[in-house]
Amino acid sequence: GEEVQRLRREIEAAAGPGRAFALVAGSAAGGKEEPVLSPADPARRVGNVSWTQAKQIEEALRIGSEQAPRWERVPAQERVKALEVLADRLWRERARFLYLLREEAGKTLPDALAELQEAIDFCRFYAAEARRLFGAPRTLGGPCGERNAISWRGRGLFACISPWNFPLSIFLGQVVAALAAGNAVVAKPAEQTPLVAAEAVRLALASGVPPEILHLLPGDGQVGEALVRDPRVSGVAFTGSGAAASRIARTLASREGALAPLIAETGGLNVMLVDATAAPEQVVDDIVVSAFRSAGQRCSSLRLLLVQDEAAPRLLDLLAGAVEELVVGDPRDPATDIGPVIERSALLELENQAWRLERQGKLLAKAPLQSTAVPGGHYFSPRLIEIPSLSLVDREIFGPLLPVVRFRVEEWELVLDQVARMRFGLTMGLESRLSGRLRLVRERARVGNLYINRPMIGAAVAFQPFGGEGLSGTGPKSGGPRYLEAFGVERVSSENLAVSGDPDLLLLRE
Ligand code: UN1
Repeated sequence: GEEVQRLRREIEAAAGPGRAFALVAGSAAGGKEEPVLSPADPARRVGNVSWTQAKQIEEALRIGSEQAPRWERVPAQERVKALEVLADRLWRERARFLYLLREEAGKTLPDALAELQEAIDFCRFYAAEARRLFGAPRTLGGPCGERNAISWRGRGLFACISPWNFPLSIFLGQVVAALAAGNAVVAKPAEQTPLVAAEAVRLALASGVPPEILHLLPGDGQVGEALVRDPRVSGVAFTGSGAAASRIARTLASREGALAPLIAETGGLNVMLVDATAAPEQVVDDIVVSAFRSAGQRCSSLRLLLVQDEAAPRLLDLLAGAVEELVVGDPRDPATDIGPVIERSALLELENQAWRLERQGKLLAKAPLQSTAVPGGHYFSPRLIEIPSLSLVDREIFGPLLPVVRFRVEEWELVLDQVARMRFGLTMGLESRLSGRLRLVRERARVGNLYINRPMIGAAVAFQPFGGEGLSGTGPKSGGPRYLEAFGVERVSSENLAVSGDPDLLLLRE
């Protein structure tokens, strides 16, 4: 309570006159400056952005690719120190990040705090992982007189392209992973959220990341396309839509020269299945968090609720009540549960989908907008809509809109097969106390992250590596033990010791 009060005061101070951070993303040499407006209220200008021009893209690619080998040669133990300093400073300078997450991305304080914490966790985790994996060569076996060793090295210049829904933690997660692995980075933040990214880069440079190694290039898809197309880019990390991921894969495939890997995290059509043995009150809590937290704007969010007939009447009744009590309004208001969605087009798409589903089904509950939800802000009333068939939901609807379908107890396998056929594979939730059912779902679920009797969002760095399969992405999971490998290459050195002698002496001679 008291600590939250203090945080809110800090944020207001950060927002006040004479604030110590420049709210401009992009360099002055860029194109014309455009205002960045708050999704909560377009009358609030958060700052300005100047889009990256072709000349600056070329310069970043040239400097980044030229300087990458130098960064690569800095021992991992040294390299990651800057990232650990960054982790500390993110917390010390939390007020401005929490302010920007609120104003630029429309986040409530709990959501902004969780994101800031995740960004810090990514810095610490990837720094530790880099010490482990990139720290020293590992000697392998082999015949006597031979020395085999494997070492992990950076790939060169990495392009990191990140989304607006986690403009700090996913942006930094990619960048920090690439840097820790010994790459230079060209980073393109989402066009909706360049300011928080600019502030993160400023802090990274102040923490000791060399400026020739990390380049921020605010802009739209064309900037991303220019980066991906360039053969000097030797790897791409992308989080965003499946359509954009496919475009990137095509561009990479059509390049001249060396192939470059793509690490992609895309969307999900995430279901939660509930049977009659689950405790309704707990299930309602888990559903509300999973579907409506962050205004449903997580790729992990619950998109389709599947309830066994026997559980439906009581559960849907309680759930409808909970949805109607959600407080939708300005994220500055401490009472707000759900802030705006990111932009007008997202709002229109949600209204459109809600209208379509309501026509085919039945509206069970809708949360009213509070008076703080000013006209012109992108506020969507969260909704619970019952529909007759799960085939009516065939794509990700990104926001606080939850369709629900009932099914019969004998349909468990059928339903699981139908879900698998959608080919998304990000998250799935299961609420049940039957061990047989748990076994069945564990066996049939084709998702990267399965959550049992708990909310299905909020994967914790290190403990719950996050990422999907199928239409939901490719590459190792972020926050997990394999992630950094994707940003590096393995080199093996095999040496005849009869000639080159004692390896320590050899080092001395060099
Ligand atoms: C995303 O929304 O793009 O587990 C992924 C979670 C978050 C999801 C981030 N780590 O809810």
